Amino acid sequence: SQALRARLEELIPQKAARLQTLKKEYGSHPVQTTTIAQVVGGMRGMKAMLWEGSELDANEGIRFHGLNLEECAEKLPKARNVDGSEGVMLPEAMLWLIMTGEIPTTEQVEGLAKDLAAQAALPEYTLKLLEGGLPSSLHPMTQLSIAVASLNHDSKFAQAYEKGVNKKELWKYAYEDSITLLAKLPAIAAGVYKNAYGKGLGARKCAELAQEGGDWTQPLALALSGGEERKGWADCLRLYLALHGDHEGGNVSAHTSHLVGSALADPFLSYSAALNGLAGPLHGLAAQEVLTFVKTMHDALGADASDTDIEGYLWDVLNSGRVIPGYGHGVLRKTDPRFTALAKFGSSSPTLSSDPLFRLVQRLQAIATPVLQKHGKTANPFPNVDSQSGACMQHFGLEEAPMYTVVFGVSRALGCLSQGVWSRGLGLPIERPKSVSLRVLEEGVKGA
Ligand code: CMX
Repeated sequence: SQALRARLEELIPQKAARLQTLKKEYGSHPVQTTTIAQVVGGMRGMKAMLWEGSELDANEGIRFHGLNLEECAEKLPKARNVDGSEGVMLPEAMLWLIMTGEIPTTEQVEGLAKDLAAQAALPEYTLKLLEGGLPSSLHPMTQLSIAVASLNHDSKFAQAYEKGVNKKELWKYAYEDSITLLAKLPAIAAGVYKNAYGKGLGARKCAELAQEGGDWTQPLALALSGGEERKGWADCLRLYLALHGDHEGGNVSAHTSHLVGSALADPFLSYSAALNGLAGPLHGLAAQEVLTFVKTMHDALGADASDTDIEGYLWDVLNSGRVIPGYGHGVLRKTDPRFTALAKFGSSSPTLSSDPLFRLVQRLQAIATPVLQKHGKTANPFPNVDSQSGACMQHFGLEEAPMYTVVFGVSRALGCLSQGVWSRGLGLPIERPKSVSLRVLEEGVKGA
């Protein structure tokens, strides 16, 4: 989008100057002390990365440039439904907010959606992969990651680097590639669905629909429903895509894209790497796991299961050394506000609110939290967003659980790619933290 790029052209030098001043005047100022527990404990709480799009508070949840989810839902431009009614916040409006820190106007968001639509079509080499080139039995996340990586074939960033473009200018090419990737992600996801399950309209049709106009989500919603207009589905997807756009920088997918991008790998390769992390069951794949878990529990216990039956089922899971998917979080210590936002959306939908699996997920909260508290290990015994999303999507007909992480992957690109543009704009260096061996840690505490 030219308007978004023009705004970044104004904002980037300002922030780069602030960063230079901070680095020059306070470069040796300590941020915190690093403990052994952090070094051997997955770097929890270790402040070691610059990330602009959003910040996560353990109790309040995510804030996008200071705005919490309720404020975003209120202030960001919204979709227009087919019947003319106002829908939910648009993910492309969230992209604008994440990238610039500013609330866009409706006109700016429409312009951005138009620019994305213009680039929605996939190149033939990517289509080939998604039209039988990759085996249908390959996990949809692997297909997504391969298709995204394939776009590196035409990366403007990689070409600019090869030509020796000034480092200060590289953000412009990162931006071009990022918009290209965001434009093509819905068609890629539609292509993955068709290739893996033989369902939906596929990549070509999804891109064609995008070019007919409308917002970024509508073509994907239609492609996934096989062209059927399902009331509430496009809004459910828009909300999902906006909510999952960014979750600060330390989570596996965001950190991966940041790390790989810091080696000046182009945005396609950086984001493809991030998707491989998102495919981990403790991260994005949890959405797939939750639905399978809730369905299996529903089938095992029947529709009339009592609270005691459910409690017993959960204890069996914990006692067999497994986790309760959809509960817990590396940073959050309260119910995930994204969970609450989807629950609110579902409860206000006449059909979704009566869906048995959606209802079971709501009911589970009151039972699983005390069980996890009694179990005593989990730092956060409350539900995270993955607990809710699959139940919503299956209701609208997207029943193939492995696709949930693919939809997550479409969304998370908003935050990861935005940060990639900023990282190059701010001239951030290659990441290279120091590792230490157990021996070094042991020697360090001798006599302490
Ligand atoms: N069920 C059972 N045990 C759990 C648990 C859960 N939902 N969540 C955490 N625990 C356990 C951990 O496995 C750990 O046990 P060990 O000491 O035996 O290793 C202990 O509680 C402490 O873990 P923690 O500090 O509470 O959590 P972590 O920061 O290590 O991990 C997370 C966070 C999300 C990986 C973990 O809570 C989990 O596995 N949850 C289930 C999977 C899930 O829902 N993932 C989605 C997260 C959201 C996202 O990234 O999108």
